[in-house]
Amino acid sequence: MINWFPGHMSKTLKQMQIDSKICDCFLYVLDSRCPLSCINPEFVKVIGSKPIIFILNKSDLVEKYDIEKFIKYFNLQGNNCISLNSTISGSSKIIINTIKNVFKNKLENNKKRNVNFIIRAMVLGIPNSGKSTIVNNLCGKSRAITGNKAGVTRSKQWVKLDNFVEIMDTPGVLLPNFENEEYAYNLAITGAIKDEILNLPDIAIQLIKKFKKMNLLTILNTKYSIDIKDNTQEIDILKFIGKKRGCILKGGEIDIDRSAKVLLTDFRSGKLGKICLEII
Ligand SMILES: Nc1nc2c(ncn2[C@@H]2O[C@H](COP(=O)(O)OP(=O)(O)O)[C@@H](O)[C@H]2O)c(=O)[nH]1
Ligand SMILES: [Mg+2]
Repeated sequence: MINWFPGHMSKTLKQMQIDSKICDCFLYVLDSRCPLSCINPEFVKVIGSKPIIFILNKSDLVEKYDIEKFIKYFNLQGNNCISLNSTISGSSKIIINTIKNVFKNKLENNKKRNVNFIIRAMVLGIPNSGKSTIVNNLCGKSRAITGNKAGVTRSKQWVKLDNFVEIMDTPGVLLPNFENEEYAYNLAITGAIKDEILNLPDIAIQLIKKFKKMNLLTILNTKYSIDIKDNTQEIDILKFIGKKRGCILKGGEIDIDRSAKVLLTDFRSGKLGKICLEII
């Protein structure tokens, strides 16, 4: 479905493995609309057995009950998990509190022994999950860069968040996992994969299939004032949407590419409602 270059993968991963050696924990950013699709099993090579805090970012784009289900899911696996709308200024304070909570015992013990311990965290995740937005939200405008530390690549800087927590200012970009086809489609639908390498009508049709499966066709009928039935073909649904939105080619035919863009843009911006693509 998607062209892929494995060489690129190993280079990125190797750099992250080096950077991760000096980290105590990892903030793994996930898109709440498809959290499981955002996980690349390769990331274990970067993280090892250090603590992970999964961040269900873009929580504003799904319903609360979906968030609760995923938090339960990650907690049952023994991982920390929080939800976040990182576009709200100051919202990421919960991350600092969660990090301190994970290292509570260590911080308390060190306090008793008068040892200064700074927890270093690295933000990582696949493209478009919101890593940069989170780093900016955490650091604010006044980035208190603490300077290079031994063993850190020169370009890597630590940002002090409070007396006990620092984060790496450049988030780690994990490559998406395309091995599972359904997950790959979810990533394409939500915008984690560059549109240029995708066949957009194919992706739009996959989204329509999802709507069918989740009994959400009424949303499309309402949103685009069309009248599609359960047995209407996906390609025809896409054409109805395009027709309504004036996606017409010179000869009068419907412009499928533009129709696909209309549907995907509306979905990605949340105009079609709060919709989670994964059912667990
Ligand atoms: N609705 C919503 N959009 C978000 C949130 N966090 C990030 N975004 C948007 O998602 C897009 C990708 O964010 P960015 O931080 O660049 O992702 P990165 O590629 O992981 O660094 C941007 O358009 C952000 O504005 C969020 O919590 N809610
Ligand atoms: Mg970024």
